[in-house]
Amino acid sequence: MTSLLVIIVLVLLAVALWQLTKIFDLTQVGSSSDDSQVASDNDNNIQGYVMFGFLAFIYIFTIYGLLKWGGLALHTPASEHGLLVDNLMNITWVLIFVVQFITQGLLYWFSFKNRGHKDKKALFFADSNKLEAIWSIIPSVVLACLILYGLYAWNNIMFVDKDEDVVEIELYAQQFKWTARYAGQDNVLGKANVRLIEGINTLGVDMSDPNAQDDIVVSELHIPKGKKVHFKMRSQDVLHSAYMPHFRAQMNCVPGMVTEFAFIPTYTTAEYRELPFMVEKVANINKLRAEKSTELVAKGGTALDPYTFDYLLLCNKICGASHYNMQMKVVVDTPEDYKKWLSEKTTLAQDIKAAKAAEKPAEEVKASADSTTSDTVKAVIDTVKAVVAKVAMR
Ligand SMILES: [Cu+2]
Repeated sequence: MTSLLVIIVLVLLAVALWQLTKIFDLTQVGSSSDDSQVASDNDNNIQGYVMFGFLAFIYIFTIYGLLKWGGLALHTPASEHGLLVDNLMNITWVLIFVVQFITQGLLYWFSFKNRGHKDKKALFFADSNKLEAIWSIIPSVVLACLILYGLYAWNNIMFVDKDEDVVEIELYAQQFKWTARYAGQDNVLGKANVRLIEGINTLGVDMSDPNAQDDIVVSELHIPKGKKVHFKMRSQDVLHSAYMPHFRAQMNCVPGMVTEFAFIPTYTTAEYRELPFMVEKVANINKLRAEKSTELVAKGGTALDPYTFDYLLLCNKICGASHYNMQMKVVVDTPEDYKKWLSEKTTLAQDIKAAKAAEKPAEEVKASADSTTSDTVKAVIDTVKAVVAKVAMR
């Protein structure tokens, strides 16, 4: 309702402004000596200088943006291939900046230099092969090099050798949470299908599959440093996207199919927290939080908890109302800690068994209650039968 009112007010304001302009035009009739529709030299000069002003705005805003927000970009990558991705990104940025700096300057300089003048006449020529060749060949060569480098990076990142020693993990996306499944001792994930979702088997793992017997389902992702982790992504409902920015990894999770991504983590969570840039970043965040807390406490609220860095798995596709909160903590452990953590987890098969066992006593109580009832009924019938027989005998 409020939006509708705002729209109506905006439309009415636009109509009022249009009417005012018309009235202003009418008041000017006959008063101005120069009512020509053709631009004068003065007009052309003004346009020329305004264009220079716009060029200055572009340059200043670019430099300001870089200085002010440049530090907010992701820093050191936490995966092996991350360096390759960052390199590709940096080369692309440098190219864009250099090309934009030169071409924008030339564009506005020529517009100013060749601004309209009553004594100047535009030169007409149909085409120039030399110019066409220059502006076709240079961008083609530069783009071809970028694309080739991109393809090289893509192949390096996406190729997982079948014989490679990897940790197999499934990432399961649903509105609005992530669940992870580890392949267990055999390092093979059991089959799964959404039709098999039942009780605590929320991922629809096929429990008749031998490979599924040792699968482990968890809600916090732990991965070992220095070992290739092979993720297989599934989605239960809509399109999601598994995004792990610190590892420079992102892959869509598509309902009805399995997508994959693999990387080698290079810093444990503890090591990444100790990197100088991260120490500085966390200190800055906590300074802001402390200021906010004082404000909150003064208003009678509760203070904010201090922030500690953690790797995150986020959803990078707008998948619904709580999309913003669809995330899972990722912990990179040393291989020993990872092994220890995983060994303490129970398998899904054990969890299902335990859940069934917990259900059993309840069923037994119900069954015994049923049998007691039937015993009582039997006794009553027997008594009635006996009474009837006695009466008949008389
Ligand atoms: Cu999502």
